[in-house]
Amino acid sequence: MEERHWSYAEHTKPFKHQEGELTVTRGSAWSGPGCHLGCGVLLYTDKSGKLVKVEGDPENPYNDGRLCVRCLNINEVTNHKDRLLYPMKRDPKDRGQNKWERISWEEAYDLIVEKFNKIKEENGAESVIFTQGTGRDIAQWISRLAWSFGSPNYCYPLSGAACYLPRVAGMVATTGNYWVADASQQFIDRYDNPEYKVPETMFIWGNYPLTSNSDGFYGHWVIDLMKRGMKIVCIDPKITWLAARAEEHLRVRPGTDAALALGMLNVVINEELYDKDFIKEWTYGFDQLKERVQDYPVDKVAEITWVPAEKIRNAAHILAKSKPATMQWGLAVDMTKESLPASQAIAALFYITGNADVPGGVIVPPELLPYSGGFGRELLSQEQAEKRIGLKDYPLLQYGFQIAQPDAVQKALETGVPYKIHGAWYQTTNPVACIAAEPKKWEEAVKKLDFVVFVDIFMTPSIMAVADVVLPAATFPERDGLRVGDGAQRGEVINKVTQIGECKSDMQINLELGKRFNPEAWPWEDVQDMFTHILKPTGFTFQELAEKAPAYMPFNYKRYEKGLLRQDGELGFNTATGKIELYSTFYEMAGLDPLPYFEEPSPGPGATPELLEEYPLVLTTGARIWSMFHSEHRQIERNRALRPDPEIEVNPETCTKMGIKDGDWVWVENQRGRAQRKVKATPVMDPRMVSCDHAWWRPEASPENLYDVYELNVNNLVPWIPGRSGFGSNFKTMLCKLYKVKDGE
Ligand SMILES: Nc1nc2c(c(=O)[nH]1)N[C@H]1C(S)=C(S)[C@@H](COP(=O)(O)OP(=O)(O)OC[C@H]3O[C@@H](n4cnc5c(=O)[nH]c(N)nc54)[C@H](O)[C@@H]3O)O[C@H]1N2
Ligand SMILES: Nc1nc2c(c(=O)[nH]1)N[C@H]1C(S)=C(S)[C@@H](COP(=O)(O)OP(=O)(O)OC[C@H]3O[C@@H](n4cnc5c(=O)[nH]c(N)nc54)[C@H](O)[C@@H]3O)O[C@H]1N2
Ligand code: SF4
Ligand SMILES: [Mo]
Repeated sequence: MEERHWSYAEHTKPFKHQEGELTVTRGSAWSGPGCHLGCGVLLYTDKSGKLVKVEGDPENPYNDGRLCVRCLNINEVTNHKDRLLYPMKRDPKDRGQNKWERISWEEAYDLIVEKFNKIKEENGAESVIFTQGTGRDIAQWISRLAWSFGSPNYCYPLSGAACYLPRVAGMVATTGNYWVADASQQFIDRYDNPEYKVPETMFIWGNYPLTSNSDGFYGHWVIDLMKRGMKIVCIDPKITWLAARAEEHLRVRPGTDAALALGMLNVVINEELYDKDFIKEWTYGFDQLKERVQDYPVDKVAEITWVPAEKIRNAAHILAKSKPATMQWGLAVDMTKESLPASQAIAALFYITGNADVPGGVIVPPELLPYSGGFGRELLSQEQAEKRIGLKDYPLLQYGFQIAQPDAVQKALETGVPYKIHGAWYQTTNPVACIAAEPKKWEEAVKKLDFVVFVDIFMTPSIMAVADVVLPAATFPERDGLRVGDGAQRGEVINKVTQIGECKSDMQINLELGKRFNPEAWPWEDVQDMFTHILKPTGFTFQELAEKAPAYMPFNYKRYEKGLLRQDGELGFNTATGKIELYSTFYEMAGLDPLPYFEEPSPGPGATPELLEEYPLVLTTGARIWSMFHSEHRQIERNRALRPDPEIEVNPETCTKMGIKDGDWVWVENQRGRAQRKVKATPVMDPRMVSCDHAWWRPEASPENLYDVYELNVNNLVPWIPGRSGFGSNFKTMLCKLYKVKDGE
């Protein structure tokens, strides 16, 4: 990890320079407004320090000068009139009412320290939970805050942690590492690197990279690679722009991806289309897998998945012929209850066909510094660590995952089992509008707590519903930041160029509060000093890296052949057997099925056919929208103009059957609840299903009606029921009916 091994993008100008009247600062975009990626940006500020425009940095190999609409319009977000500008408090008896009082940062910190320390003294530190939303620039700082306070309950309040983590958990448990599609992102010279090979085919599975740019993968790379000859296969129920350009498109019924992958495995294995040498040398349990896939003959799988048998065979043949093939998967794999075996089956397809760690295949990404998995976990005593909620019921959580199990936390909030929660810290999340299933239950449970703090960039329905103190956070142009882990595959720096109100960065807030809870755990003067500490193994200070970033590490393919994947330096993979475990010894130890399987989503046409009369449509939710990140951007005029209302996509044939038409407002309803949507009649949707936006609220509506969140939130229909491993949840597979909204509703 020494400096001399790194390489840097070439820059023609210093990271800060003048362009006429404007100052240009190079940097990277990473929250808020939210996004997982951190594309290279050039931030333009005027003489007064106001952010006036943003451009993509053409010298950053990651995005090569390109930006999507959310970054291009960041100045409208940063400078928005409705930003939270200073800390505020509210009397707990006024929760739900718009009765806020401005306070100073000192007063806010004093109040939080007094209340949380009192809870700690009376009930133990574990009875305060520290919660973040989707992956932003926060995990390291909030987990350290929790641990330095003494609480093991660092939380992510998504049922079944059903975003990214099921795929990561599954791969780590069965191979010892997480794997990503090789789009040359690890090389500074990208597609031109002599070691790189353009994949022959990319399987895009339950992911839409062009709008979502998720998990470190920039969607434009698919287009870059298609221009260089790569073909694609799409596994998506919807006819998307990419699916329409695919070699094969498998329009899978939501929630049946595991069956589809097992059917493809059946073809690859029974027709002996696999890589025999790799299987013999580097995998464990192939014979057991072979036996298991006999339960999934293609004709049966075709019936389950709605995908014709011929297409399943064709996709398996394309996979076997493509040398190399790669796979870019996404959220739809996680958002089914038994997501762990789904990801296990999908990943196995790529291992047994010889695509592991080859150029253009699926690769183990490099990390500049190993800090993403926890920065300060040693601060938590063994005694406190054992109190983590869900640890006993979900052994997989012991395997490198530090979160408390989300459904178990919700249960603790509701019932006080295994113990009562008294205080909560929510940073970068809007549960009542977005992340929580059954949001009313979440609200009612959190309202019972003694003290609740939120940190956000805008007022939200969640804050209005339950918070006692709210702290104003900075957007990325207002702060310094560092990205050297977290699957980033490169080192990026974020540079502060402007200041809005009294806003502070999330890490500054956590540092300042952490110092008050436990000064020894936070010995740094300021945030830059803390970053320099993190960068210590590299020999850089934060400022030095800012001049040079992005920074790239050396990268090797087939590290398992060189003893570079295991901590003990032995050849092979970081598992008990040293091999890729097609039959997982870890799952076996954890009391889970060691082999992949499919379970019918319930309710669903397979599990509960008797419900179809009342709820005839399969419902998937939350396919991403270009201009909005989850519940964000509803108040940003130009972004909202691109999607003014929450929509549901319905096939025109289905509209006729239901007596509804394009533009009508309907209720989407199941046995748990309902939400309003505007109908978008479109032939891209299968007539047997509908696809519904998530995370809607109306910042323009009444705060005391929580900005219409309960009329609009599709999670009114989603239960808190995780997969048996503790990972996975049915957000993308339910049943529903549609009927018109009446006047005045
Ligand atoms: N039905 C359905 N529900 C879903 C999904 C789905 O597909 N279907 N997807 C789920 C998934 S995958 C996820 S990850 C969750 C996400 O759920 P959340 O994380 O709750 O989503 P957001 O709406 O992005 O909430 C983030 C909040 O943080 C604020 N924020 C943005 N940037 C910053 C920042 O830098 N600092 C601070 N302090 N605050 C910031 C925003 O203003 C916003 O209020 O939603 C889940 N909900
Ligand atoms: N613009 C924007 N970008 C985002 C976000 C955002 O809110 N807005 N959120 C970020 C977050 S936290 C995440 S987790 C990612 C998620 O981003 P993705 O992984 O791309 O997931 P989705 O957009 O939810 O769905 C992708 C595709 O899955 C299809 N699909 C639906 N159900 C199923 C199914 O059961 N099986 C299969 N195979 N396909 C299905 C949908 O039709 C859709 O085309 O996006 C991230 N990026
Ligand atoms: S993917 Fe889009 S929103 Fe995310 S950092 Fe890149 S340009 Fe910005
Ligand atoms: Mo997510």
